Amino acid sequence: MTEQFKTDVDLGLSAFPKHLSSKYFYDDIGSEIFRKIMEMPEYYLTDAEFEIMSLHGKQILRSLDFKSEFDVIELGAGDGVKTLQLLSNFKAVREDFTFVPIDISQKAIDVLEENVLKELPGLEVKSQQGDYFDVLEQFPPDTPNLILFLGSNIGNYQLEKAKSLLTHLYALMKEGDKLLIGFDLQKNPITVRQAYDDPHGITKAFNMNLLHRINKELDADFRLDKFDFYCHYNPLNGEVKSYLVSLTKQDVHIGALKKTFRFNHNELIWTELSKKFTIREVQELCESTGFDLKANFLDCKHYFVDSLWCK
Ligand code: AVJ
Repeated sequence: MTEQFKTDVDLGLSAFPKHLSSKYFYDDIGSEIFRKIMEMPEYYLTDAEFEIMSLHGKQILRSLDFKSEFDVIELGAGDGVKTLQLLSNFKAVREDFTFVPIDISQKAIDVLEENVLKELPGLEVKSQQGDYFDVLEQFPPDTPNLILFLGSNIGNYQLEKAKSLLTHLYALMKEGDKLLIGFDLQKNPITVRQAYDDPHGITKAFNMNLLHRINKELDADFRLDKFDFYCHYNPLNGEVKSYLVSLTKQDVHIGALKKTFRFNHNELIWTELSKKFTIREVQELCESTGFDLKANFLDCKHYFVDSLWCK
């Protein structure tokens, strides 16, 4: 992990424009800040998906059409609050499933396990810490699987990368396995902007934590007061892009790389893409990666869709 982080930071800060991957947001501190983001009223994604899990949970279970025992495997589970809403709907109808949450942050898993004990005692849980694809390679070959990829996490990937990730996932799945995948939908641009350019500065702290993490893990000397956060929503293509902005011309030394990186005044580091989709784009992504689209589940405002795909 550290080796990959080191190489990616080196490549990203040597490029033009500079960039750092949002996948590195989620250390223990970043996962904690993300929980605060999910609690902000402006971050409508969580409420919309929670509503889908509450109102359509039983219909989702019926659509799975699993006749025997099955596993529910969640990629990037986080604190699992929305998932537990779905699983409590499942549990009201049947008991023969195991929850397998996978997350990169051990602390996120600890919080999730605590939430399970509180909300759904008796639920069988087999948590796994690590990168999802590493864990996915070792699935039990016999049990049918429902894979959850919620929260519009897929929106962090550029189209080609999203396609290759889903094609890879398809290859790992067995005939009859299902994927429930969340997409944030295009909506009034003002609503989208407010979810990312939030007035509380929590999203800013989320981005800044990346510099803090590089300081800590790679022995760097980023001065956090010399950077600011900027983000922008382009409603024509549905892309929110987030950046860190250098407030002055400055040099940053990264000890682990034995290198110094120069920043111009107002130079950007691109940190995140959060793509907003149309329903048509969801369908196209499904078909182009080999899946069959079984059903779309939306919240009443049509802000978000959880789409059920079959192999
Ligand atoms: C967890 C990737 C879905 O893109 O909306 C929240 C992360 N970034 N605020 C998103 C995030 C800024 C989030 N995802």
